[in-house]
Amino acid sequence: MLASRHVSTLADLPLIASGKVREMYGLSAPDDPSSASAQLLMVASDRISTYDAVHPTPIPDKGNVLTGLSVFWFEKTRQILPNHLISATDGVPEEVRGRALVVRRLQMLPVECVVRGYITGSGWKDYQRTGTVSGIELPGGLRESERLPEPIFTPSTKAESGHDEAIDFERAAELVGDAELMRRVAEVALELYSFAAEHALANGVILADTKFEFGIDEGASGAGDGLVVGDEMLTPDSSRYWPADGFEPGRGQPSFDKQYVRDWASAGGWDRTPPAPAIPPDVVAGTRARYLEAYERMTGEPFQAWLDRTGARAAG
Ligand code: PZK
Repeated sequence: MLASRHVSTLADLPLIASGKVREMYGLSAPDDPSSASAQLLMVASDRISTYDAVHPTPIPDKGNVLTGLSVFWFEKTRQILPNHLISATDGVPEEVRGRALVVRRLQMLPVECVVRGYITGSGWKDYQRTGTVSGIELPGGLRESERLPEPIFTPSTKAESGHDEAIDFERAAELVGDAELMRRVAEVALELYSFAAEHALANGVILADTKFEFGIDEGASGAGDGLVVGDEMLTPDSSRYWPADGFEPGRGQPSFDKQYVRDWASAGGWDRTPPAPAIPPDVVAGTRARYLEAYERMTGEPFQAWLDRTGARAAG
């Protein structure tokens, strides 16, 4: 036998996709081997990227924090929209417990669904150049990082490599092939963002913007159109988390989670072109503490509770 009974390892599973800091594997449903990869295993690593480059040094527990935060938001937003989460324990191999989820395979929509509550990043660049973001006209005179009068839906393309390109709603509807569905996606994305941003702010965190990925669950039974939110949800890797304390429009804001790494790397003279430098132990420790703090602020529970619930391995 290749492995003992009731034990699976990642090495047994087909790698379906990999990103800079996570991987996706195929699973077959326990009672139906013919349903090859009706389910997926999404695995978050401890790798960290800044300025689009992955550092060679991991941040212990980062994958656990991001996975725990995704699950927190999946559970908390279920009244707004169903999601692809099946389990954080059943079917998750022991070696990745705490940082992996079994999820339903969806037909993913071919657009990134970005919602912005504050004007920053590529949105700020586009606004300065054109006064608009994704075809939405904004008031004049906004300062960098300023809160918008109301959150805006700013879809983008999914680039295979390189950077996503902002598109307007009409182009997104064209790519999705269903304007009515796209209207519903925009509406639900705005609702999810507003719900989460309000919760975050009450806990001292500004959720400046976020990226959702939606899909259609073709096996969905009963009422509804099968629209489901997938991917990771409202994590610091898919969103901008800023400390509310010290927020000041008119400049870029420090990242809640990555700022120690960025500051250290800049001070060390890294010119932001790959390869990204190794991170020293004190900066790793400070960054790890920030991730844990984000988890605890957002969920209101000790991070250890997530590790205990999922049977995660000790970090390191
Ligand atoms: C899916 N990605 C992004 C890329 C990752 C994740 N439920 C789903 N069904 C089908 N496909 C996907 C999902 C989800 N979520 C997600 N690409 C496809 C991605 C690389 C690594 F972990």
